[in-house]
Amino acid sequence: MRLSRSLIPTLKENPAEAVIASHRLMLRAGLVRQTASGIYAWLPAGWLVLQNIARIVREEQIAIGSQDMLMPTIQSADLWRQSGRYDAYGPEMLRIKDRGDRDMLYGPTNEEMVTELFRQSVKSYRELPQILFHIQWKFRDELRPRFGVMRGREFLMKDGYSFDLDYEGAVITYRKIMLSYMRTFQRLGVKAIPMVADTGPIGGDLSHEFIILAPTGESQVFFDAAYETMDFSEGKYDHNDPADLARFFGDVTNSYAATDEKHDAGVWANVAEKREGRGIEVGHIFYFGTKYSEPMGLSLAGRDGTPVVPHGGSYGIGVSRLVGAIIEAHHDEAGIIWPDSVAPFPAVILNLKAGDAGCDALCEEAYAAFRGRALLDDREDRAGVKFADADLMGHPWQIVVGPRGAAKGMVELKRRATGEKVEVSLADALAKINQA
Ligand code: P5A
Repeated sequence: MRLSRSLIPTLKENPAEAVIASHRLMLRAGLVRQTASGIYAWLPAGWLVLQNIARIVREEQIAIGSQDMLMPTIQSADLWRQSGRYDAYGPEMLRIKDRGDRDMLYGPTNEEMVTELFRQSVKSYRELPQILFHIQWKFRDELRPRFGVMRGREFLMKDGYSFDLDYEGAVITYRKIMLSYMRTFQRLGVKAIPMVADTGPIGGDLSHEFIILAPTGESQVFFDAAYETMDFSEGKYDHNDPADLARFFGDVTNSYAATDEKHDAGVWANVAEKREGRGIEVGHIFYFGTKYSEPMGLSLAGRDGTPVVPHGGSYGIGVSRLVGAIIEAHHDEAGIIWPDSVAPFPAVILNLKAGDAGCDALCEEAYAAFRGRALLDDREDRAGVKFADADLMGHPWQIVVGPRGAAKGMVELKRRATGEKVEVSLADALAKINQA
């Protein structure tokens, strides 16, 4: 994109309404704008980040055999009356009437809908287990929307749902999802720690929250330093082998980690290397057994002919919240420092003298090499403004083109994360960026 003709409205000043770094930086870098309380428009650069996160989340779900689908945002109240949650959910649910005076709602989650879809078409134990997911907008009429996209009213969630024949199968699925989450967060450049959690309105008796550390997090967390060095990259654990999943689950839950609600001072006293901080919940998983299948009449023909009621779980990742959470974990005084995996643009090309024939030509050559995926700062602003905006927006690489270098085909390549600068040919700069 050419910055001179882009809807990337960067701000020099800190907006008064933003109290935490990520909210401030998302507004200042022109990623989002609020359109109503807790509801945000994703401007072009923000939308690129959101899609990058969604892509990584999706790839890791598909890797464990979960099926991608898309359910509607608007749901019928009758569906929720079947599970008993229509009355139980309370004022967080946005209730709507259609022109025929029928009760509808904007979905805060999809346990009922997916259970009904499954009930209509799946008849036999032979078709289990299955995991389904979608990445879809949710609405929760939060009492206090705050911190920008961190606690919005409309937000993007990856919600997954599983169906197993029995408790033993459901536990294997639960662990498989947990492994896929650890891989996902690692690829996104954040360190997430699973912590035992309460189940709230989703229900069930086994649940973990995934917490990433940031000084502005909403809850106080206590954990063993062992979490700082754990590695979940592809190949470390086999998600198809139940014994390996048990080993993974042990590795990731045996060390102490708790939010303040679940904190146990007695056990904590025995932790050798203690770590404490604030945390942001970026994911939450639940095993709830037959809580939805039972009341909604989901029953399958079992192996010996007797009916079986599937055991379920649901698994959420806050995709839009992650944009804020990643910024909380990756920024400095000057602005955002995007991990390569989620950056809106791999590089920005800074034309320090727009209008100079040599600068313009080298910039166009660089821009063409990215086939529209880089950001070209072709504005007729002072160099200082461009440097400041490039640091603010947090592009992993800056390709700086000035008249002296351009004459020799040379650019200055800066790595945002380290500040390191080298003078190289354009070809070498492109090669270096492609390797990262
Ligand atoms: C699990 C998937 C559920 O809704 N049903 C389907 C289960 N869980 S949850 O914990 O309530 O939400 C999952 C994740 O969504 C994010 N989230 C939010 N993000 C932004 N603004 C909000 N108001 C908001 N509420 C929840 C969190 O990351 C949460 O872990």
